[in-house]
Amino acid sequence: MRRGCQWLGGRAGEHRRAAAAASRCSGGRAFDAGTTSYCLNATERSFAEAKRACTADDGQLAELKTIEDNRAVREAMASRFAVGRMWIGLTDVAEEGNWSWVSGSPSAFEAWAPSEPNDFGGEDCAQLFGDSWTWNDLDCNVRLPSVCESPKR
Ligand SMILES: [Ca+2]
Ligand SMILES: [Ca+2]
Repeated sequence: MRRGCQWLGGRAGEHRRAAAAASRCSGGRAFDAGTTSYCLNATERSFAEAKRACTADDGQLAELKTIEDNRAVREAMASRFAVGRMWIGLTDVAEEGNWSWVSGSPSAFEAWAPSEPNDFGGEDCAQLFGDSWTWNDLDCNVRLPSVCESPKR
């Protein structure tokens, strides 16, 4: 069964009206895990475009701060999409080698693939691999599917 895609959390009535009028998982497919609503979007975008698209839906690129978050998103990738990799909300564009989530919040959890992040040719944005649950740093201009998150309503 498909879930609805409306996100009603966050900043008060303005967003409730907007959510009532339009999908808040534009062009994507939503699922809940724990206290988070995710929106998987197969549209291929650069990291910056994907970040903006999440914000436009009152969300943000997903922050996979625990092994449970990482597993939930990866399993959705495998079961609902034929998608091998996706942008997640992690970048070192502000300071090389200092990886932080798009909200600025810290995280002790990491799931880098072996030998990653390697900054190969200047890679500053993180993708999740669907087949291994691991992350790789990639050129931010590469166009990939993406995953957004918002608080579960
Ligand atoms: Ca880098
Ligand atoms: Ca890399």
